[in-house]
Amino acid sequence: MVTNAQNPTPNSSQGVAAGTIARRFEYKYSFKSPYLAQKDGTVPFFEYSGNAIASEESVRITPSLRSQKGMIWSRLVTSFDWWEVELQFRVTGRGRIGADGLAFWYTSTKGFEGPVFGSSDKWNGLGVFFDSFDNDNKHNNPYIMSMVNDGTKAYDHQKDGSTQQLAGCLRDFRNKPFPVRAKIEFFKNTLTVMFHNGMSNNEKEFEMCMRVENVVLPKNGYFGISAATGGLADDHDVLKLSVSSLRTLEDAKKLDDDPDSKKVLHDFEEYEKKLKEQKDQWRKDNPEEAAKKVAEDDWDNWFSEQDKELQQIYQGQSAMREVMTDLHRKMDEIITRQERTLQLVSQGKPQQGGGGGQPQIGVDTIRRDEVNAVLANQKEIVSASRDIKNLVSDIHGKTGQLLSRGTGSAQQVAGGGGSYQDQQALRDIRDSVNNLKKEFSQTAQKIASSPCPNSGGCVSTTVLVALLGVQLFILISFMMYRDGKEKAAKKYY
Ligand code: MAN
Ligand code: CA
Ligand code: CA
Repeated sequence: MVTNAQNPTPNSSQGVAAGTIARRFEYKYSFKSPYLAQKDGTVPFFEYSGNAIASEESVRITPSLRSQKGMIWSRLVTSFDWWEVELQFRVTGRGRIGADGLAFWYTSTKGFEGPVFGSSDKWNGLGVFFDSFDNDNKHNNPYIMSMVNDGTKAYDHQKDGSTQQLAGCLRDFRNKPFPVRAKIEFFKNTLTVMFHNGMSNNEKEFEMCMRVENVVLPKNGYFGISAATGGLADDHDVLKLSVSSLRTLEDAKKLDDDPDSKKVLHDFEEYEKKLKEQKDQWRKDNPEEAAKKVAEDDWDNWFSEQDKELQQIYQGQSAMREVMTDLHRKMDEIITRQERTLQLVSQGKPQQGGGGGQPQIGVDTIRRDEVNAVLANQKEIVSASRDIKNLVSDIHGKTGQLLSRGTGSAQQVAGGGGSYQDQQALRDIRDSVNNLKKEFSQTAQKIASSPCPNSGGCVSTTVLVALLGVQLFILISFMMYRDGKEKAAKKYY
């Protein structure tokens, strides 16, 4: 079997209901570590140019020097209609503001050095831009946007392409503790971009950035990534470009019957075997570094001793988010169920199959006003939990900023004087987060264990208000802490 129809897109394909789509990893359009680049510096199936440099671990599209341009392109043109790309990258720089950004391309011809994030203008196809620098001074960068071009339009760099974009979203992707990720999916002319903000290494934390229907792209194209710096500069490092082709199950079946595809599978197996041999050889040659690599892959080793507190906060928040997402899903289920019941009650009809017109037991025991009340209650819960989720995200972002500041210059400036207070405050935040985490799990259990609509055992608004209270408390203490820190930092400037 070439296509992976049994396991279709487990955590992607927002565009299509899972289970109706087959994906196949396309290694000839992909790169990732280790052995991203060979010993001679080449990246298999790719060509890079300008200021780009490839290493075993990543491709530095530009270094953080002024006026740099770099790019990397797939050598082969695509032979499939629909695809999904996962991109993992880091944009890092010392300044609070960096420039200029990174672009992902799918175009009918390969780009060459030019003014659009290092690549040529008037392209034919798709560009997804991770634009760090706010050229039009609208205070809306870093920004992610997509732009489709038929070869005639010139990108408006001074206006950040704001009038030319297909869709976009405001997201910070600079200086994150983990690589940020984007999943760009093009299936049946729907373009979906999901974004992972690099605050954790949790697979599940992708969020929707855009979804656009009726997008027309060239039938065959090249994948590319480019980046540029200007008066300001960032390192733009790409760690992974992973392309999968997408097919409907019928098309996947047709492909399976095609003798050519057997050859593709064979080639891929050979390629993987070669890669594995190389990997084993490297481990043998560099036992110390291999052990270090295993250690690096471990979450706990990503942070130095002094960042352990923040690490705990990240983990706590990541767990909270998971619980919240789960709660949302359950509440949506409950509401759907209740709406269905309400519909049945208001129609005054028995449930399916009640041939003799006899109302079914159960349906006539719920009065409409009761159902309304339950429904209103549930809606309130959903909106309250949405507020909580937003607050959690807010704290998440703020601790992120704290980490970047903590590991950057501010910490060096603040020096020993504030460090005891810092630690104390961090400990407070951590404890509060831990408490909140506990409360969330309890709430989740309560909701999960109560057959909500009929027994009336739903979680009460009081519990949610209490949760909000705790959350507010954390937020206030965090803000006080932050203000204190800012004041302290200002003293030194
Ligand atoms: C300068 C110019 C711009 C660029 C910014 C940020 O102002 O080079 O084109 O966008 O620096 O690098
Ligand atoms: Ca810009
Ligand atoms: Ca802007």
